[in-house]
Amino acid sequence: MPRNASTRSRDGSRRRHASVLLLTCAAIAACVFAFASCSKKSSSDSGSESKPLVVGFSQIGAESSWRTAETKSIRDEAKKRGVDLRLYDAQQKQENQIKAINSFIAQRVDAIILAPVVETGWEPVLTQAKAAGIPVILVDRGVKVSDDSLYTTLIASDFVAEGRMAAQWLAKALNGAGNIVELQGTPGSAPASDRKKGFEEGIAPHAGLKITRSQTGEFTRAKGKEVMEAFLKAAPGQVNAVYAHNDDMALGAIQAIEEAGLKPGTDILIVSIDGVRAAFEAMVAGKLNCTVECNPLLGPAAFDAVEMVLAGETLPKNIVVQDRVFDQSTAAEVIDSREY
Ligand code: GYE
Repeated sequence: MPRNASTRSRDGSRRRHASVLLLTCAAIAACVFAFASCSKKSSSDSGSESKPLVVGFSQIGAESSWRTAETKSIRDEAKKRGVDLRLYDAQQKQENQIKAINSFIAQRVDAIILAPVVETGWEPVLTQAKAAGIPVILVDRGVKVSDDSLYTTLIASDFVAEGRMAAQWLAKALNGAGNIVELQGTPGSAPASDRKKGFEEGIAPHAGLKITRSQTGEFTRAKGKEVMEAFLKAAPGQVNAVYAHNDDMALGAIQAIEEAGLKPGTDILIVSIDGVRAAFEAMVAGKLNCTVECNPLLGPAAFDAVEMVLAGETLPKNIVVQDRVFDQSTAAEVIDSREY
């Protein structure tokens, strides 16, 4: 074999070796890449650490300072836990909430947090979420469904108990007799029905206590004021107390009472529910008499529930938030410790 021929052939085999090596490396790299993307996909499917959890939150709106505090709590907690939160504000409309849930299902989120505006009409959309294998955590308001496996758990206050506590406080302050006007929350919502029910139960033993007028103020300050103005015009001098289903409506009523030339908190007693900062300020100023706390800081409990259900744990159907009663006797002392 001529010398240069053998050199050429050795060079040729070296080049062949090199290209085989290159191909092998490329193949290994491709496999590693494929494996990596494969394992990444499966980890995102199971919602494990490598990819953030994706959670859809269907919020009712921003009708009250309670709700603003709830939204903030859920946002802050999502951020703290590195959750990719998709928040939709439904502007008080159930149809918008249903659209949001359908969109969460299409996005294949890992879990859904729902604050339902009203109690009924959820079965079809919750059935779809269940069929897609997406757990739904209810926060702050309950729903009426025939099959409670359509949601994982409800994290909320006991609204009937809140109404009862408000009634007991007022019954004592009025000495068991007086005309009460009621400002109801959003019609068809769990807190409006249950706070009405609890209050009626609470005043029932006192024959001298009467609810003389009752109308919705939609949980807003503006509507609370408007309805209170109408109440005062309809029965001048005959209103002894106001029971408002939330603080915002009570604050609106306070304005209406002042504009009518009366002293809120003295001429007319006012009791409401939520315990937001502005209610404490109004108590310190002597204009609101009592507020029953309803804790809106549900973010930590909501995401605990999301993590637990995704880890395959069973949760109680109802996680009840504990609330307390505050009145003017302690308002100034506790106002600085209030978190919302
Ligand atoms: O009391 C009120 C609000 O659902 C518990 O909704 C919540 C209620 C809260 O807007 O202020």
